[in-house]
Amino acid sequence: MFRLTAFYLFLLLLLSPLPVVHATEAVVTDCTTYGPGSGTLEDALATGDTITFACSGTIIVPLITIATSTTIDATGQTVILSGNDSNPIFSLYGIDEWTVTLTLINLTLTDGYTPGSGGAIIVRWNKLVLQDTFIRDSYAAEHGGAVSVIKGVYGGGGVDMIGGGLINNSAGNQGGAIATDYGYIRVKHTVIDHNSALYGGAFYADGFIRATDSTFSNNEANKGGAIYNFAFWGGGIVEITNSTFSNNRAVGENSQGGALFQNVSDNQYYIFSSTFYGNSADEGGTVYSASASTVYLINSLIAASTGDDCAGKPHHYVSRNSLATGLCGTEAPTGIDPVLQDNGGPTMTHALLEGSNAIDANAVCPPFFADQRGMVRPADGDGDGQEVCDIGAYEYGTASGAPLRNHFTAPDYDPITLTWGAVDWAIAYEIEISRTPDFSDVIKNSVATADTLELQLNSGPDGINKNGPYYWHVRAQRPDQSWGEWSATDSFIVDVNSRYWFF
Ligand SMILES: [Ca+2]
Ligand SMILES: [Ca+2]
Repeated sequence: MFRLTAFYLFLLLLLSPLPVVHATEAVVTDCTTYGPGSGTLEDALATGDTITFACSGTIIVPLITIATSTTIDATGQTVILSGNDSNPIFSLYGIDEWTVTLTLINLTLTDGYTPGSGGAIIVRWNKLVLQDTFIRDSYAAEHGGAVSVIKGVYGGGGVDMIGGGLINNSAGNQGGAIATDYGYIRVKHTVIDHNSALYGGAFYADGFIRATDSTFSNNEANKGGAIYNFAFWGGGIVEITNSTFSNNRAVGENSQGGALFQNVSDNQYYIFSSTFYGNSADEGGTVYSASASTVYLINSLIAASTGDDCAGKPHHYVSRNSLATGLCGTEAPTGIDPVLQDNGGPTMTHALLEGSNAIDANAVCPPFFADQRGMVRPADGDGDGQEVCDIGAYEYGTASGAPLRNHFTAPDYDPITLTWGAVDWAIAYEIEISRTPDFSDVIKNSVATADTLELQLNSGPDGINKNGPYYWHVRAQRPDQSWGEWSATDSFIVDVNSRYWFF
């Protein structure tokens, strides 16, 4: 974990405080054409830096160059931007490129195309934030079927996704969904499904990846059906928490790493509380490590691989509290539902079945005390009265009456908005924010009538004004004024000086 912290400090040193910019809003009222003309997207982009929509529709667009920070928010409408299989949709490019952020909210991008890299979006030294946004059916002949990130390290550039998904994108060479040439990829509550490439069916990373509460399914490549970790200069850290990898495949001659492939020394995989099911390859049906760097498998399970669970360099797998075989364990998991399906929460999961050896098998709970779905951990799954965490991304036997779902929908700078799953009977919500995960140091207690709460950095007595982690949870009030159960706990990290929030 120290290395992750150091990595962030390194990034933060590169970031200058964001300038205070007053948004200029523009509303799109014509969803039939890109432009020109009053009320078109072209007109709105020329006059505003925050674009909203008063219409729904599919707009065929040319390649749109974003040179200043812009938010495009289709909340309340259904808006699809299409490259019509002839061009990418956005290119981020500015004079001071590291200050440019494109934020897309509740949009779908489809049918991007490029003979080069970045089928739907080309990111240079800048930041892309995708919030409840889907990119699908896009193609790059080289790298990054959906998104290509080029030389992001100089400005901390990269991609943040919260919600939404990357579906059915492909690339001729690296990264069916996203390829980075330095830079970061962070996804949370995201679906990454049916993407393909030669190397890294979903992600090809020369940089940092964090995947939390996300599902990678049906992705395909020759090496690294889901993720290919390649950082030539080191620092290629892939952190996977509370996530599911299902039916990813390495195919073709000498196929390796059905889900994960590791190349080059000094890179690491840290895998926490995750579930791998039905991944396949000639060698390393789930993981293949081709280098003298380390794969840490913690509180995780690997089931139903075709080809050994883990293969490659033998001395660089570290497995703790995990159920797997091959180079990464000695005991296989039992009682895993073979069907990837909606078991609650924003992404699909493989449920544990009654009697599974993963139930109540781990004395150490993962961070944030929730499973991939947002259900509270630990639950007493074997009925012995002891609440113990399960191995993998799914907690068996969680309490009836689904708890609220924590779901950040925010770009990672001040202010942010916390949101959660609405409860039908709720007349209000209470939100607690604490400096400690046990809520012994609650610094802010708020009541909201909608399912969102805006937070900003401030200096008041209940202010969020210190560096470091914060923890939050929420509960709903019933019509009779009584309160429901607290939700699972989630967290965020604040850097006050740079006004950044990390999730
Ligand atoms: Ca349990
Ligand atoms: Ca128990």
